[in-house]
Amino acid sequence: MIPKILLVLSIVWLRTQTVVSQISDLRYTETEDTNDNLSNAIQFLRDFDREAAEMCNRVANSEWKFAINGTEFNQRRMREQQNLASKFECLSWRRAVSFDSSTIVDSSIRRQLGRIVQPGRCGLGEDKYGELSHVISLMKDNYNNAKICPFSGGQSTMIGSDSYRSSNYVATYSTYCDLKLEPELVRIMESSRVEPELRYYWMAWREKTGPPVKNTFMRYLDLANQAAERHGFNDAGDQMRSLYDDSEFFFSVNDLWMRIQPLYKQLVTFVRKGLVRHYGEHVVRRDGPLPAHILGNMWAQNWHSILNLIQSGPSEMPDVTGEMIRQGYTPLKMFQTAEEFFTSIGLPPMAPEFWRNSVFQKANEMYGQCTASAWDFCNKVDFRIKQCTQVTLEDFVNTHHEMTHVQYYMQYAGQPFLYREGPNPAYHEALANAISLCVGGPVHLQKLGLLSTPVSVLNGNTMINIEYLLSIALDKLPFMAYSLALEKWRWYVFEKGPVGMNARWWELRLRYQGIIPPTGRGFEHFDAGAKYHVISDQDYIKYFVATVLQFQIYSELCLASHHVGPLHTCDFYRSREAGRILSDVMQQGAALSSSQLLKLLTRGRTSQLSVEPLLDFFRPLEAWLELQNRDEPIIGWSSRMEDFALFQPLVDRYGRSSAVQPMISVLTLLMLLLYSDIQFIR
Ligand code: X8Z
Ligand code: ZN
Repeated sequence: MIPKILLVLSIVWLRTQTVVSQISDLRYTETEDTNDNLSNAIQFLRDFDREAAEMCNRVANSEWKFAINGTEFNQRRMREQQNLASKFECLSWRRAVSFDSSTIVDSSIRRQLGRIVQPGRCGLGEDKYGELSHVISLMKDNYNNAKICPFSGGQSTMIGSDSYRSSNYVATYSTYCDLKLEPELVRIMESSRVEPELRYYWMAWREKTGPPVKNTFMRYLDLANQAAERHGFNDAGDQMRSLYDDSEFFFSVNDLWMRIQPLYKQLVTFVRKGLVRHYGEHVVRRDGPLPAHILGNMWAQNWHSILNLIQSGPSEMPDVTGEMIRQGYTPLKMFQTAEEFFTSIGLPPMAPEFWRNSVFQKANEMYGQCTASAWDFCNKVDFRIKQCTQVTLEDFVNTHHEMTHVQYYMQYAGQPFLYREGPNPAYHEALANAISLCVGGPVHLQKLGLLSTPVSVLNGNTMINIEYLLSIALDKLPFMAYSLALEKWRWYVFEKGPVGMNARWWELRLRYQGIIPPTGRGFEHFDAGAKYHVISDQDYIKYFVATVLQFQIYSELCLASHHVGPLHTCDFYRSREAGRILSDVMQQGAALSSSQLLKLLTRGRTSQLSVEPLLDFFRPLEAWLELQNRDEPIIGWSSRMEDFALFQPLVDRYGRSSAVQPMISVLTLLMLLLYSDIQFIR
């Protein structure tokens, strides 16, 4: 333990030194003695605190206006504020790197300076910084403007062989080519059970989003890496990982996943059985990986939409949404109920500004801007939620999720600006989802009178519990495998470059998620580019960490509330003890490191991420899945040559091998060796 801490500290110290020496040309010319250095740093941080909060407030106001009313004028105003904020960020960065951190003994001052110096890309210099912002916005524009032609059953067989790009197709359907990702494509992928239709939309979305930005993405890789090097990192992946305060982070996430994998393999096996039943063995091999297009989501990142498909009998879940409607729930009542949940555990109510300024229902001008979000206006009083709320169980849970973000903003509002966030990017989502686990569970819904099932049934090992656990598992487990594959891919291309990046994408999807593309994929494709977070330069491993962490937080709050019984039946509603821990953790913001905060959360028992609470939560489901899967040929998936041939760069896109057959065989053999659970190979 101690050597590891020393290693982390020395790496952090060395990195700071590298940054400081690399930008020595930017240093202020006067040599400051130690005292001046310290007092100037304190003064700088004091000014920064005020100016950064004001800047943040102006940006949030302009972004809010645009989100509520997406006029060109509001968009221009927003861009102006965002540009000013970037300029301010780089000025502050230049000033912060001019201080000699090694002579500053006060750890909080050093930590705050580090939070300005380490992240970001200001080290690139003005021109390249501008170019990087430009290439990212080009990729976002392409993604946001992508529109797809509707599927026509008659075209489907041709589509499978890519001829949908034929002039005939374009000529016939161009006038109708207006399907957007949201809401149309998302809904079709969730609800359609017609394989050719799903295959068509899966391919069409990738055709529109990937290849057009492939070259731009390569320039992005190059610039992001240059920036990372200027900030003292090996590459941009190294810089992204540094946010997690764990020098072994690359391997830590693998270790966590290895513990979850047996449960995940049981889930995959059960899901495959249902898919074979519906689509037949010509679509899904009985021992093979799962085709990515029939899992109820454009990216196969969560599979909850196919719950009804994989269940062999009728659902036992009572209709909570129907009950909410019967009881006259409205979006406002859902927010009031969420507020009452927080006050019941001793957290404060929402401020008048919240009720005055938030948007709970979709307005006409908001078309296309319906993703729920929680906003911090950086002035310690103005916090809001924007949500196109529908009276459904799903949105009931979402409302609590978003309000947890607001509670977090309120709780850490007393910290300096630089600490007004979680200690790493996963905390916000982890806390919000820990509350979601509590309020979406059958026991809480029963307490609110939305479920009439007797307590004895809810506490037993009954189908209603299994169905609840299965729906949560379909949501969380494939998502963990997906986020790990996505981020490992991104770290790989940052480190090794873009050669063979599409094949690498599918190698990792197969390794972690056990899925394959529905059709051949070649170097001309760029399938990772079909995901917004990739082309818009957003961290994704936070979702993996947040999933582990949310069960840890949930379990601790349950412990504090003196819960007895299976973990998934815990509801800490009205527990002041749980509320106290929650607010203790929230109030710290980023003033403590993640490991210090875990120690606070667990009252000293551990400072590490742990998957035990997650495994504990799903234990009844795991036993049930083992029983359901007892006659299956394999638990998990076995990969054959034909699976790798779908994305092997040396095999043509239809899976046919060419003159290079012997080489392919050797490569495939190597691939198979690599995929046998040797997870330490990067
Ligand atoms: O991007 C989001 C949210 C904002 S944090 C809309 N999510 C990820 C995604 O869509 O891929 C939520 C789940 C994961
Ligand atoms: Zn959230």
